[in-house]
Formats: sequence, structure tokens, C-alpha cells
Amino acid sequence: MLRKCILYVAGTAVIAFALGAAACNKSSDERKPRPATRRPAPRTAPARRVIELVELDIGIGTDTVTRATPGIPKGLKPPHLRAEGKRAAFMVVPGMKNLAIYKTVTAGEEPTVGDVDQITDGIKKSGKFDYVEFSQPGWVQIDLGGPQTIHAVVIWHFYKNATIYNDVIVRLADDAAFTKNVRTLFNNDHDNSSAMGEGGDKAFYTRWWGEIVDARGENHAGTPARYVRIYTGEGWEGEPPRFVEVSVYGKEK
Ligand SMILES: [Ca+2]
Ligand SMILES: [Ca+2]
Repeated sequence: MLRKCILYVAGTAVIAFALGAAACNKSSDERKPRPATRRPAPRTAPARRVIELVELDIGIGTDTVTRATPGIPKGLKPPHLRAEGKRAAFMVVPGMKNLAIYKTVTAGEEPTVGDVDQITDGIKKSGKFDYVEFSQPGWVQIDLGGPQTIHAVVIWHFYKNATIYNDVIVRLADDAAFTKNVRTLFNNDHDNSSAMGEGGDKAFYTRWWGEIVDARGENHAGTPARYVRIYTGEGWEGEPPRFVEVSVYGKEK
């Protein structure tokens, strides 16, 4: 079941937001009672703005993804590998849509398996013909068709065999050549082997539930951009880069 919560943004916006967001991202059994503290009441209560939040629905029902979960290969221990665990609910403002569906996809090179259009065709299964493969590290890029405000990018690399891909970097830009207003949302290239800067994000196993990259921004205002580019290196065991689907969530303009 999708969850909802209310976030208050007030005169003490940063503190209020941080506490609110943390509460939203914790499951109920993780919440711990806080010791009561006495604080002097402010003389004038700041005006409050209410932001309603709902859990982002990324479309991972049994009819849309292949939920058979393969085992995790043993002995793979990248130094920056994230421990697997239940993902916290990803809370967003209501009204999110997949802005990437059926949008134009380009890539740094021609795929060796499949067609780049499959990356935004909405099919997230792990079947024999449901992925796009490249022969070497590179990128795929989605043109949202015009300026949009993005709240999340969700990536399904090939997940039939749980794979750890190197150097996953997600960037946004205002132009197709990625020269204007380039921003990095995610970078797990911990050793800068792709020469785009050392990234502090964790490596992860590809799974049917996809990888959510946060673009919500301050006070859930989202991040404006038209183009989304996703770099991906080889897998930790030398697997070629393979994409199943990319969704980009925002409110359609
Ligand atoms: Ca697809
Ligand atoms: Ca690297």
C-alpha cells in the first residue's frame, strides 16, 4: 500500500524539512520515541505551508516486472557496495507521471542487442528480448521533448542476473550535447575511472524494483531539465552494459 504523509515547511524551513523528510522515509517500526525536551515557545509562530506527500508509484506490479529474484553472486565485494535491504518509501508531491514514456532515446553507440526505443517502451520484464545491450561502457539519453521538472529518475538495468554495474552516472542538462546547465544527480564511480569526477554514491545490485535516483530538490520543488543521460560501465564480472527501462517522474507541463 502506498503511504502518505504531510510535510510542514515554516520559517525554520531547513530544520522542519529535514525532520519531516526523515520521518517520511522511515517505516513505522523504525521510529523511536524521542525524549521530551523543553524549548521556549517562539513569541510569534512562523507561517506554515503544508506539502502533502505520497509514495512514488514506479509501476512494479507483478504484471509489469519479472519478480523472480535470482541469488546474489557470492564473493563480489566492491568497496562501495550498498548493503541490500528494504528500500524506504520514496515520497513525492502528488501527480507524478512518467515523462519518459515513448520519448526519444539516443546513445553513444549503436546497441549490439535490441533497439534504444526499448528503453522507454514501458516494458520492464527480464525476458530474452526485453533489454538493450552495448559492447562497451557508454551512455543512453532521453529527450523529454521540452523543459520539464524532474523529481526522480528510475533505472532498470538488466536484472535477470543480479549485476553490479560500474560507473553509473546520471546527469541532467538543458541541451542534447550536454554543455548547458549540466548537473549530476548520481555518481557511483568511486575511483574516477570514467574521468567525470569521483562519485560518492554506492554501487548496487540490479533488481526488479529498479534504482530510484533522487531529483526532488529543496522543498520538493523538483529539478528542471530537458535531457537525462545515464552512463554505465561494465558489470563487476565483465558483463556488458544492458538497459531494460528508464522512467523519469515529474508533473507534465
Ligand atoms: Ca523496456
Ligand atoms: Ca570506476
